[in-house]
Amino acid sequence: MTVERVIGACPHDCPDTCAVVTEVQDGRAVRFHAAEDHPITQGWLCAKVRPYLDHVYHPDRLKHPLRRAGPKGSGRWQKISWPEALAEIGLRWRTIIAEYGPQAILPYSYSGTLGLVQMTVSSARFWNRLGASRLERSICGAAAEYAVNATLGARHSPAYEDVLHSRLLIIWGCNPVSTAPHFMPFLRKAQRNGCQLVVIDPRRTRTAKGCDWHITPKPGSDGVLALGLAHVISREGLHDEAWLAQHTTGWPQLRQRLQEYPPERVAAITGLDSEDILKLARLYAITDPALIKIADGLQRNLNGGQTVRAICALPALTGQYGRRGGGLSYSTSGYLNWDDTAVNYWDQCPPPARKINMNRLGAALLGEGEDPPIKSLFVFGSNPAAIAPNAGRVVAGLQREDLFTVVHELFMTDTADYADIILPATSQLEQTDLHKAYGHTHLTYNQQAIPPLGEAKSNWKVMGLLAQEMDFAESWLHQTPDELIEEILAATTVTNPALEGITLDHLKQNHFVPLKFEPQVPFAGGRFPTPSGKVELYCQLLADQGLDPLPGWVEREDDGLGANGKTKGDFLPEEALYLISGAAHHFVSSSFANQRGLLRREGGPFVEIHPQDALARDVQDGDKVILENGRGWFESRAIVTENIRPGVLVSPKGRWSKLSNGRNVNWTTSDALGDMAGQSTFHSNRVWLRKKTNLHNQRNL
Ligand SMILES: Nc1nc2c(c(=O)[nH]1)N[C@H]1C(S)=C(S)[C@@H](COP(=O)(O)OP(=O)(O)OC[C@H]3O[C@@H](n4cnc5c(=O)[nH]c(N)nc54)[C@H](O)[C@@H]3O)O[C@H]1N2
Ligand SMILES: Nc1nc2c(c(=O)[nH]1)N[C@H]1C(S)=C(S)[C@@H](COP(=O)(O)OP(=O)(O)OC[C@H]3O[C@@H](n4cnc5c(=O)[nH]c(N)nc54)[C@H](O)[C@@H]3O)O[C@H]1N2
Ligand code: SF4
Ligand SMILES: [Mo]
Repeated sequence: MTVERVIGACPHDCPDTCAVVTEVQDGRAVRFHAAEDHPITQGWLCAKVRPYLDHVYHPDRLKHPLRRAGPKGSGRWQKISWPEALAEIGLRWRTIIAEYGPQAILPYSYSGTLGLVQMTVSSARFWNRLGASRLERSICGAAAEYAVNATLGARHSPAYEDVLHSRLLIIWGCNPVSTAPHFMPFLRKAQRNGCQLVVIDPRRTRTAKGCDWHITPKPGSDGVLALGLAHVISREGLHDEAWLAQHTTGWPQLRQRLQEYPPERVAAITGLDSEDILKLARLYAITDPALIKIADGLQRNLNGGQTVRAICALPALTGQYGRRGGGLSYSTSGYLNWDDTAVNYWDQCPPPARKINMNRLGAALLGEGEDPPIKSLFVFGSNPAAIAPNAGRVVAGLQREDLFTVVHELFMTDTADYADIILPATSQLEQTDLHKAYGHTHLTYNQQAIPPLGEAKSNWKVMGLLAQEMDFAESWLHQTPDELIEEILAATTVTNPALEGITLDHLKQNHFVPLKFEPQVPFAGGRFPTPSGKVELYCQLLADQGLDPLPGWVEREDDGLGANGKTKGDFLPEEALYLISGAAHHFVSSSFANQRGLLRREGGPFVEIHPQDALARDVQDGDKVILENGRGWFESRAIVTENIRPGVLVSPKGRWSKLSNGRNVNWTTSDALGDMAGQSTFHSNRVWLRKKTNLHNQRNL
């Protein structure tokens, strides 16, 4: 029997976008591994995706449409056919539209796959044509994207390998060993060549374990730290006045503002030593080239946007932008923006409908906002019951008897539990797509490797069927994935020379191809695509929106009570601890958190606590503990460790509630919005922790 090798792309939310090879025999994938010759993937895959065939052939894959056959969440289902499922969706939607209009329907999708076809376009065209409410996609990095665009004009970032030129790398609130693993070989090589590595993170992450200097500020205080470093650099005259004069706006105003951030004040707010602040400022200012690497975890708090603005100011102070091995590494996604018209077809759709912030899903389902109420929710490529903040409200919303919920999924997730109709979805091996990356600049074509399992269908296929059900005959709702890719490539090439010569045929032959753009070093020559052409330390765009036009910091803390408003009389505010919940090493958000091998490697749900905080609460390693605040509570197992700063707890995201005693960390996280772009604020979360005793049963929680 011949074995066919099919080359594709890892679709998961990860900057590395690896090229993968599936070996197919008789319609079944028999082996799965990394592409050898991809310059970033370099022949190996991360721990999560290596056992991908366990994901694809997981015994729990949904294979048929299902209809609810009991009360919401009862787990009772009836198998139905696709025509039955589509007819029921059509009937319900037509009834809802007749009474409330199409805005009463909300599609909710995010990062199950990052493909152009199966996510970007599948989240756009059909829903635009329908006139459904739009989703403000702000759960992940909205504030950082907004802040970087406002300050630098675009999300341009150096190639991973450029770290080989860095003499100093500051990894700031980012954990690439887990979240961008293919950056690490380049970094290790740079370290062997003498590059110093500083990691700034309240937790001693896997990344921090390999650094020269680990700095542990209080969560949410990084903006102050950045302003404090800038204060020292300018006070000591270590800044590059000429570069600032030529390439920035607002340096005199910022310099004035920096007077408010002397090391002593910064030390008090961040919980760091002022000596360390001085030392880091000097090290950063005198080392050339020096690179700062951030990602999105850093900004998932109430001050996230301004934090990133303050950090963006540092390479400007030292004139490090445009230098190979220096500047800022955030995201490469700005090198390629798909043509908006070709993606959205707004010109052939009703006027854009209202936006619902995805972080406020629970609140929106429970009636927040303008009329009409949300009467139907269509979830695909996301698992909001497990990953959206303030899960108690999300679940309360999903339990609404009058909400018609459709979930298109591979698995019976926490969200699917509350569906009225479940539609089975394909995995990446069963679908066609095109992937850009946010950590590098290669485009990767994902060729379908195997036929869909059971009756599973891809997102784009479902959009076509829904369009048909709603009598939308437009050809742009019924293209094949390849036709769609071809159209969008052609439309985007007109305005973006980076795509020149990159056609569908070229991609099919070469599988992954580099974008061609200049300059390769971001912002070389000190040119920034902002309105002023400079780094906007003072940003008029922000001023026009009533936001602070200068990097700054305002004290904003979670009160731990949240919108539920329940008070906890028996706890004191000063006993509350910060709870941060970044990436788990063996899952991608909640994807893979139902896979036995990976669950075994990650271990059961846990919360890390410093020995000092554990002692004060009579908690020992391995104890069951309750974490709670005014929004809700969950149970976990304590790991007592010095890997975490006193006053801070860590319980990584991604756990399925139903595999974690019914609740995960998001039963405590806040659905308040950050300072920019409607950002989620998962890490602005304060909780009380106590040992679970036999006396503590459900009744007194
Ligand atoms: N293995 C794995 N990889 C992933 C994911 C995953 O779930 N698992 N998720 C993917 C997704 S969706 C994203 S957006 C990226 C995110 O990529 P990263 O941003 O690198 O990941 P996070 O773990 O969310 O956050 C990074 C670090 O921020 C720290 N942190 C939290 N609050 C603060 C703070 O206030 N200050 C400082 N200095 N540090 C803070 C956390 O301790 C954490 O170690 O990763 C992607 N890759
Ligand atoms: N506490 C806490 N919570 C967080 C975060 C945090 O830092 N802390 N981080 C947030 C961040 S950064 C992000 S990006 C979000 C991510 O949250 P989500 O975007 O919801 O991502 P996943 O949890 O991976 O869920 C994706 C779901 O899509 C399904 N899926 C995969 N491929 C397909 C497909 O092709 N079609 C369909 N229909 N379904 C598919 C998967 O089976 C999976 O159940 O989580 C957020 N949640
Ligand atoms: S999750 Fe990231 S590192 Fe792992 S295979 Fe996918 S792209 Fe590569
Ligand atoms: Mo994310």
